[in-house]
Amino acid sequence: MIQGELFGDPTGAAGGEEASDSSASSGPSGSSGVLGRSEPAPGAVLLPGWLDLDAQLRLVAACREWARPPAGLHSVRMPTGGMMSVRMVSLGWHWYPYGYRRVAEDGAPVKPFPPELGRLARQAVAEAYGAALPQVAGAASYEPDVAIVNHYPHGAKMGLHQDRDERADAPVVSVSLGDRCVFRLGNTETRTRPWTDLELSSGDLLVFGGPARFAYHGVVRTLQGTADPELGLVGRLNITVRQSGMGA
Ligand SMILES: O=C(O)CCC(=O)C(=O)O
Repeated sequence: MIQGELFGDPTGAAGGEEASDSSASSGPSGSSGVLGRSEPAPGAVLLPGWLDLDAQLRLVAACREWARPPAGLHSVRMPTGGMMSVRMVSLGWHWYPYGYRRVAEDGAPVKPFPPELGRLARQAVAEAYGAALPQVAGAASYEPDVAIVNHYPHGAKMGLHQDRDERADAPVVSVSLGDRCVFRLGNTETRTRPWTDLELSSGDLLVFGGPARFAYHGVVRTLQGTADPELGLVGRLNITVRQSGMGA
């Protein structure tokens, strides 16, 4: 599988030379690019436009590298027998329903967790919570060591679930790339209402920690063809960074 075939871009041309640099050390666009901060639920912080286009391009290029076999992009069969419509690749620890291990779906060792993603996620947590950082569980000492990259082809979605396979209550950092989506942020008790539907766009940052850390959440739908064509991306990518609490 060649790089350009992953997530579309059959020409491999999108993003120009910068996109071929697979480093994820881009960092956010800075506060001037952020279009406003909201807290859709206590502990959940949305920073729209956190990543500028260059930063998004570099992350998309990095995702294409991470998606390569071995230990690359794969489909996931749930214990119920059904396949998830989202395909994913894990870094640091391999997520499977419902746990983490060091070996990927194809038997290869999971790819390492990129330190650049750790820096990006720590910056995300610091900017999301600001002066309130010390009050958010696990935020001040945030040591993320796992990332899950989800690719949503057209029509894919993710049912409401809690992220509770980690042995830590540190925040989850979520970055969106490509097509917009409707992200459902629910409550911590049930899969039913109350919930808030958020439209997430490419470059948006969502951090959920503290009282929102174990909120049910999912992706109701993606909005096909809404990505900036410059990204050369078919569908949507989501990178979630977490602290596994599993130790070294
Ligand atoms: O794609 C998203 O925005 C959500 C991903 C998610 O819920 C997960 O990876 O657990």
